[in-house]
Amino acid sequence: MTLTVRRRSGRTRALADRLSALDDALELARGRLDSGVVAEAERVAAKAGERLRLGDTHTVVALAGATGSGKSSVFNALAGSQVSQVGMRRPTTGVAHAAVWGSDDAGPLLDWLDVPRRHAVDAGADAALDGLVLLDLPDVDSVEERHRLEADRLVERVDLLVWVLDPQKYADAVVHDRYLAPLAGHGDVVFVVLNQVDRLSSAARAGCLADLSRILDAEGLRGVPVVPASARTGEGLSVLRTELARRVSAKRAANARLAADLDDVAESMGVGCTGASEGVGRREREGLVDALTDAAGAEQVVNAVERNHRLRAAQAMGWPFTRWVSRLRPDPARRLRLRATPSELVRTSLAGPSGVQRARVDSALRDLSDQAAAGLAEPWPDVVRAATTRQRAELPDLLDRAVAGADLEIGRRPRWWRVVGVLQFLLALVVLVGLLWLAALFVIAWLQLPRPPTPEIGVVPLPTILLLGGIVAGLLLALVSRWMAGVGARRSAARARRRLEERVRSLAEDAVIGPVQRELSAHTELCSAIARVAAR
Ligand SMILES: Nc1nc2c(ncn2[C@@H]2O[C@H](COP(=O)(O)OP(=O)(O)OP(=O)(O)O)[C@@H](O)[C@H]2O)c(=O)[nH]1
Ligand SMILES: [Mg+2]
Repeated sequence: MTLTVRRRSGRTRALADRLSALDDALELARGRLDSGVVAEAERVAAKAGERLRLGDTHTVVALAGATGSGKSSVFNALAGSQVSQVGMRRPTTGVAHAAVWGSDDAGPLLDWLDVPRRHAVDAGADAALDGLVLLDLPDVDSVEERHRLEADRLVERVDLLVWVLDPQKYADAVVHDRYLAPLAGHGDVVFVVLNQVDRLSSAARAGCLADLSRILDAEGLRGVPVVPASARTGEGLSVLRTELARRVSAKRAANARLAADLDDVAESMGVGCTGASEGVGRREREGLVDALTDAAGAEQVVNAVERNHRLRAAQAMGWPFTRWVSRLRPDPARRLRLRATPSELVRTSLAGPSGVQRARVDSALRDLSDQAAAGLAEPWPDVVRAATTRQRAELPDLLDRAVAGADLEIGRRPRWWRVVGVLQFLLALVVLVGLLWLAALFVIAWLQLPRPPTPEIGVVPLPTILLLGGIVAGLLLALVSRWMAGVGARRSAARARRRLEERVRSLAEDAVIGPVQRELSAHTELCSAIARVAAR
């Protein structure tokens, strides 16, 4: 049988809220706060959960039993007035009645239990019972099904079940098989009253009690108190009252203890909650990005991009007669295995960060964690520092991927390169035509043949103009385009630097700043959960 947690009563709610705040806090504290503090908080949380299962301010006790056993009579005797009708006609009680001792509002609890008939008992008469909610249930063996359903519903939800048995039906199978036997092992929530003992001779009474104890033992309810009582003569009622008072005060004490435990836990978990962080500073963030960009070999890469640009420009637009020389020059981009189509999967052949670069990254990480944790109390600076260095070992690898995946425009050919290339080709043709023409004239002259008419411009023959003009124009064009390619190379290098920086920035965000910010928000959330644990 399960005893459901009662959520409605005023102070239960407070304790339940504090406990759920403790669960939230524990979720965040594991792996961050001192493990001893966390273990203690977990112990209290487990104990408190157990306690709250049984409710809080009020102790709900139900009088259950077969029809005519005297539940309503015992109920009235305890409440001190005729609250529940006692009848000759069976069954008498159809819906549950409640008597509430003390001034704490049991309204929400009884609403939840759905017991509309309520009677307030002045706890002044019996202060020890303050907080007791006594329920008189319909008969569990009723011929009326709705009586049984009502009784079953409440039997599930109370703190303590007082079984009121009578000398005729104390061994009734219904009560024992359906209710008592399944409670085996839960003896602490059961209590048995053998009512109407005034009807028995002392011998019969002893026999009856012995028999009842034997049955309970056999059911696994050894040790459950059995009180001989009589609602008519009042015998045994004071024992019952004392037992109820004991349960009420045990519960009150346990809850007070629990509240105090929660205070302690809130205090020890909350020692780190005195300060607040201002978040990750702009300067430290930029410092880290700079250090990482440097460690990624950005300088070398950007250099290579610039030289690659010049080299390709020379190959595309250089003077055709000397262009082959540029093909002999090594391509630095290829040497670093920078590719025209960027892919994170292909490693570059950069050497990786040097000792100095690593040291610079470490110091940027330290600056960042010091600044982000400034103002936080122990152990949070350590927690934040751990977050900054969690991926430290993978950084070189991640940086290499960042470089390999950056679009560095290796292999991009601006359209004007092609135009200049075609021009250079035409000029080279002009030079060749001039050269061949002159060569033909030379051969003719050598053979002493008559010189064919050669067009002239001014005094200079056309083939000479073609040869010399072509050479001069080609060289000039090569010079101008080389100068323009230099400008382009610097721009392309600047773009490459920006793209590298962007990628390194997002890497810094993922690998360092994000984790730090997660710790900082864990700090805020944890401290607000702890504040809720501490709220009384
Ligand atoms: N002699 C004697 N009679 C009792 C005692 N307690 C109850 N009775 C009588 O037993 C009968 C049934 O009592 P109730 O208190 O109505 O019994 P109940 O268990 O509430 O019955 P239901 O409401 O029908 O489930 C009444 O006539 C009571 O007067 C007792 O201790 N001694
Ligand atoms: Mg009754």
